[in-house]
Amino acid sequence: MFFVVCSFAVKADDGYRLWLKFDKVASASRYTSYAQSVSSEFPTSPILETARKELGQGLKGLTGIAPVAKSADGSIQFVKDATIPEEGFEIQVDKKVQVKVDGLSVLGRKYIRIKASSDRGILYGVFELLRMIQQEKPLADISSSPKVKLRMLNHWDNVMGTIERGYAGASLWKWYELPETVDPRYTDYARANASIGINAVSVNNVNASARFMTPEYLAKVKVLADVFRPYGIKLFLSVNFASPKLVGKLKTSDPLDPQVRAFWASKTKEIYAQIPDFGGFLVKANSEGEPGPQEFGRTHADGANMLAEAVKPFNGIVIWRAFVYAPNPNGDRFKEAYNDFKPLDGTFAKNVIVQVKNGPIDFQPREPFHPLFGAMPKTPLALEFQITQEYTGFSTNVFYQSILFKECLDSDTYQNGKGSTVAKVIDGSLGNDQITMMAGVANTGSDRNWTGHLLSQANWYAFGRLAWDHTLSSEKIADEWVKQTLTRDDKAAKTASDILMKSRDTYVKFTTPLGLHHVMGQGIHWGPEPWLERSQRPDWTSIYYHRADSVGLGFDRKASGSNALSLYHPAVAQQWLDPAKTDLNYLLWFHHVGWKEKLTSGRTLWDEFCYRMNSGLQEVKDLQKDWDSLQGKVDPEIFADVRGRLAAQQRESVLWRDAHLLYFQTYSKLPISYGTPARTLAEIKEIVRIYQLK
Ligand code: GCW
Repeated sequence: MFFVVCSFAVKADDGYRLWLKFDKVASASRYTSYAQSVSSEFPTSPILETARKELGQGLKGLTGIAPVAKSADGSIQFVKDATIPEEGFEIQVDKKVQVKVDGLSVLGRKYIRIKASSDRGILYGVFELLRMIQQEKPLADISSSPKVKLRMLNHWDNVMGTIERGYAGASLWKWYELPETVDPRYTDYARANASIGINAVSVNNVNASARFMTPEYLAKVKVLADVFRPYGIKLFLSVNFASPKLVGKLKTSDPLDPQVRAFWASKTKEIYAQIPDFGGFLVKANSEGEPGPQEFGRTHADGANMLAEAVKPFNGIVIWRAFVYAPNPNGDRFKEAYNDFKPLDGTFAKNVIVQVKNGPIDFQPREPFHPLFGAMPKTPLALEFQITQEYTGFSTNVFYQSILFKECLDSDTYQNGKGSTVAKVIDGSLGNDQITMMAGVANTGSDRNWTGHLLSQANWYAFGRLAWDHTLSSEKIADEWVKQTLTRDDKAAKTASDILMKSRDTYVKFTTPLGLHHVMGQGIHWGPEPWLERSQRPDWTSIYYHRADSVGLGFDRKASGSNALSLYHPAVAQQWLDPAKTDLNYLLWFHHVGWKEKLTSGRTLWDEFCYRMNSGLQEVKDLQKDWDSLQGKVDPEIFADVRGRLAAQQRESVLWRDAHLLYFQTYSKLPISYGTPARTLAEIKEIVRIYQLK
């Protein structure tokens, strides 16, 4: 009699496993000889145990064989090599060695050595090895070490469980259930980060609640730190600068006040007693209503240095954000942070790093690099990207951010002459900085697939990979991610990668072509609202940025205008000074251009504007077709989900195009040369208004 072993219907893929799908590969036999056993020269440690566990589980899934532990001579060996940089690793595959067998010298059998100077290096080496197998790559020698020391996610997660600018559900952290209940998802989160080299996490919003400075909340935070530690991740906290007043019962939070300093010193001690490897503080001060040292007539350096003194005995650091801009109706927000921070160069304590957003305004779909990069040679600068898609389409638009990240990293600041890219400013190679870091505002949430849009997982992945090694190409990262997450079918994988590679440009075309910026809906930042004239602050309107009038469009940032261009090195400014020579992608960032002026494309500004808006919309349709061609090649649940989101993107692209064409036409007074709006301007305004209702 036969027993038919009925496997349960294969569960469709809900995306939870991210890029860590260790399903058996077709070419498993290629790897089985390596998967037999593991030995280690390292003493046991929590991180080493994680490495062993991950390797074991990974190989079991990918090859069907679970390696056994051996005291020496495993087919995979963790080998100590003090010459390898901290956190780096080398993988050596299949080196034939002479070994003695029964007194005879014979050629040794196959093995893989993962070499590192620390257990962390082994952990990263393990994930690299699994990545190769998962993509069914021939195993090859590789040596790799991170270019920046802190590769960090910043969560904008609030105490109430919401996420500022989060589009993938609620916060992962269940503050009310902690510390007693520990969601296993915290571990899954940590391992996803470790697999791409992320080694630091700030868990709470930079618009920080002072609750985190209380014993009750620190006990909760401690639990997360304990979960993260075996994955090589350090925990940081965002702090509210007014905590001495809010929870310390002091009358002031003045950083030069002795009682305030004593508060921070003792609070810091309390934190380290709970979390001995606590990373330090992340601070948003005097920005968008957050408290800060300027309230007391002190500088950002006074504030940062006071906290730096508190964490110094514990080797902690202070990450001070440069996202600061006072409302100034006659000024240019582009220049605000520069004007505040440039004069402070060289005055920060050694354990302070200043965190600067990639661009001078605010995470727009395309921005020139922030002029502070290249302008503060005596201060370590961290680069902050926004992985969550506040301005890049929420969770309904595909926007592969690696392209944006690379554009910034590869920009030349000329700090020490030609070749002084932003990447080199932040990896310390120009200034030998002690602290180096790249931060990304997380796009994770409680959605099953973590990021809302499945394709947005690629942004989390790309951030980690680029923070590890900014020289990797966007194509390579896309290909890696697709092969691990969607399909290993070469043709289908190419189609999926191409969707990612095209997506950024497409989004820019239908939302902010030619260097238009900050024209999105008020408050929640959904959709177009170029007509926004009034807000709490002038620099929160759209007209402040696009400056449309009967003559033309765009913000004059030359000497005749705000002169923001003068903040850059002359060699940088040079490329954007002359409108006739400015890359069209940046044109309206720096120039007010006449509607009928001829551009290098051969079209007038108005026609080029219509043309780009309209082609963006066509391109979304092409992305839809490309995705449709993947039916049957990718998991059906994932297929359907992304298909739906692309349809939403198509709907939104029509709204953007029509809003811009009709609104700006009221200034240009010219016929729409490409595209036919589907609605009237009044209808569109109503849709956008309704999205802003509570
Ligand atoms: O992009 C803006 C966001 C704010 C955010 C701020 C910041 C956390 O609209 O929501 O606040 O930047 O970076 O501090």
